[in-house]
Amino acid sequence: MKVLVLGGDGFCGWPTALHLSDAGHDVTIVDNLSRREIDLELEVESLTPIRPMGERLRVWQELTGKDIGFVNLDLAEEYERFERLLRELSPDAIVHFGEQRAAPYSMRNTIAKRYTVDNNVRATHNVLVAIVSSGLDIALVHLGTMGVYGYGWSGSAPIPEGYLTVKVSTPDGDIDREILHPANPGSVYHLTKTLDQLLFSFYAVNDQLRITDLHQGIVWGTQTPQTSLDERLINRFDYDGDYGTVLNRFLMQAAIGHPLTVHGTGGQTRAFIHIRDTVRCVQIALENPPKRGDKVKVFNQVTETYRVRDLAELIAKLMDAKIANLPNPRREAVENDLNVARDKFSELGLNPTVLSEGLLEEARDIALKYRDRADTTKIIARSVWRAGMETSPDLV
Ligand code: NAD
Ligand code: USQ
Repeated sequence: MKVLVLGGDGFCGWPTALHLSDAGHDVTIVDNLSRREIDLELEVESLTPIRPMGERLRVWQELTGKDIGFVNLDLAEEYERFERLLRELSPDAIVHFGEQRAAPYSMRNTIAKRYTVDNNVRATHNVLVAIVSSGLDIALVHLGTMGVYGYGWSGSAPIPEGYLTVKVSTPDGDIDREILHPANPGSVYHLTKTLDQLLFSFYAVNDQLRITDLHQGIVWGTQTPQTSLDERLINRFDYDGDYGTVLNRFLMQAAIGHPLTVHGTGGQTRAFIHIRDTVRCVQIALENPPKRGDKVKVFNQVTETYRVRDLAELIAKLMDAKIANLPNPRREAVENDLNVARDKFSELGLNPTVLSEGLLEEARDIALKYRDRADTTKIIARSVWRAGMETSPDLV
């Protein structure tokens, strides 16, 4: 299959591009390297020493004999170039990771809020319009988020995979209607993912585009079998207060002797998936696309759920770390339960890496190995959801 991986220089996109190439697909990465620019803006670097794109691709070619193409292109700004690229390459499928993905970064200031909406919504819409305009039958797989559902809508019933059947009272009696699960975004970033969903619904109906939206939980871990082949292929590991996600942050904090930065009581329950399963899920989704005229196919791309304080306790025990309960810079429920339906990937054969198996390896091979690269001034999360929430003290 000929596949474009949009955002293929990023944390999820790079290992996915290698995984698909390894599986025999003809892969071209499209990325404007904006994530690397944001590192410069934030004056922080991946904990792992990621290499420039040219070197990454050269090493992959040397080791495997497989070529991966690369086009440096801004999906939000360079519509015509993107449409031309589709006509030239005529891909069978597109995997779309190319968005600004950090909730704290999206809440940082007015510029970041506007950038996140402009970048993400325009990029997604441009991809859809270009597929329509090319006239090609390209299947689209998009990386969405569990955060579109929010953390409170479904009560004790499991969050379904995308759609909810509701009863509507009419004068002739109750009727059942299937609707998109109500959106309840918790940040400007998550808001853009809920807007993406509406764009997908429209184009699936109007133009019969074949679209799969993967509602992914928080990705942890760093390496896949392909990125582990050579240190020059290593994947990115974000640990800073804007881009670092909770589990990877805790591992890195424990490795340098920094107290684990639990926001509030740590009662927030979230969904998790290892990066190795992210890449497998994308492949499964590519191999099982919807048919023309089908509604958007939604998968919950999640393998486990954990409460933040339980994660902190697990890692504190494993790596002999201390825990600090910080004032929460975010506006989110203090405590929530989370029950997520995730049958579709299991039915299609996913056998996941669970926390209890992968944590030690991650601590040893990444957090402890690269701890000397950490800048301790970048650890505390400083983006606040509303003015007046800036209360996090420095811990080191
Ligand atoms: P990332 O920031 O590491 O990668 C995103 C990539 O997209 C970057 O390389 C960036 O340069 C590129 N990009 C952004 N805007 C672009 C544009 N306008 N044109 C071209 N390229 C552009 O993020 P990630 O962690 O790899 O996440 C990838 C996708 O998966 C995102 O859409 C994110 O919302 C989703 N997701 C991530 C996680 C997670 O925990 N990392 C969880 C759920 C969903
Ligand atoms: N948290 C802490 N301490 C920290 C960092 C985070 O307690 O040091 C808490 C947060 O307050 C939040 C939870 O941990 O309650 C998760 O935060 P996170 O930064 O790990 O995850 P989030 O902001 O939700 O975003 C990440 C990715 C995003 C993806 C989302 C999936 O950055 O791209 O969409 O996970 S989900 O959370 O399922 O919506």
